[in-house]
Amino acid sequence: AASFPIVISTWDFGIAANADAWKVLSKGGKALDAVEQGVWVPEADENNQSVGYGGLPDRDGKVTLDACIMDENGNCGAVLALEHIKHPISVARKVMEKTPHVMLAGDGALQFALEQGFKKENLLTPSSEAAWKEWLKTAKYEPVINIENKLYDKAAPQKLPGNQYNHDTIGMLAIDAKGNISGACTTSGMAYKLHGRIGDSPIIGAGLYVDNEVGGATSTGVGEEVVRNVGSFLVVELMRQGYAPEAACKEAVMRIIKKKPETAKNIQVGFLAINKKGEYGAYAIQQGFSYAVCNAEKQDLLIKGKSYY
Ligand code: SD4
Repeated sequence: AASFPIVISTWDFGIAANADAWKVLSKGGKALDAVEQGVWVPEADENNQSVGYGGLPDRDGKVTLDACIMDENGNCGAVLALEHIKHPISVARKVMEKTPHVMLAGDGALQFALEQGFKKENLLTPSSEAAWKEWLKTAKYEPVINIENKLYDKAAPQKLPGNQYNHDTIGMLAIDAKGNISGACTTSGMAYKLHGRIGDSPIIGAGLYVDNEVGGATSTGVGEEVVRNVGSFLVVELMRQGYAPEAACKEAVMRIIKKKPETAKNIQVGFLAINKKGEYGAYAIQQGFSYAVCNAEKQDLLIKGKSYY
């Protein structure tokens, strides 16, 4: 049954992230604080090689992070290709709250973060550095579908093979007790990407969108295809027209498949959405996309999203 407060997020590692978001929501806290604190969990987890600290680097061995955040009033902030800061989501929030801007990129984003008191850190862990050096031997650029979960499965850890690169993200959406919606999205992007490459995740409307009258959406997967279709904005607009969350996500996936059917066969993109009532749903191109749901009823629900293939 639809209810709120509620928090939902992408992939299996969403369960742990939701648990921290729930600490805020269950006490009557704001959705904005919940999503920020929720995504801190994978950002700080060095075993998660797709978000924040421990993220796989770009082709040149640099860990560059993308993140954005959006609140119930349509305020938003983003950082693009930010280096050396463990919690890019919090820098994105500062961009939203402390500047007249929406996005800061690269060196400027780092400079701003340091001015705001964030600590400069090395984010490249020995294990991610080793994976990158292995990748350099062949330097092959080939996405691996659902690598997010494979990388993160602590019970059966699989080392990233040297000839593959991953893509991954946490996208989180929450509704607080007052019925206000906020969202956050944070990622280290595609592993071994070209230095300076930006995906969908920090782009408002692509990797994340929230409209407090309608709902919110977020995405994961090959960001280029999401940007092309302004995916999360599309999902929210479809919900505005009356689509249920899953149907809206499916329609956005179909848009990607229709535009590039050959590309779509070999890539993963998943959308996750929630509407104003607290109804949620997801849809992906490929099987294997999972998402985590947490509300008063159950705090660690993991759902397998439906898919086209
Ligand atoms: C990107 N969308 O940088 C992100 C990566 C991702 O699952 O979500 N991968 O394109």
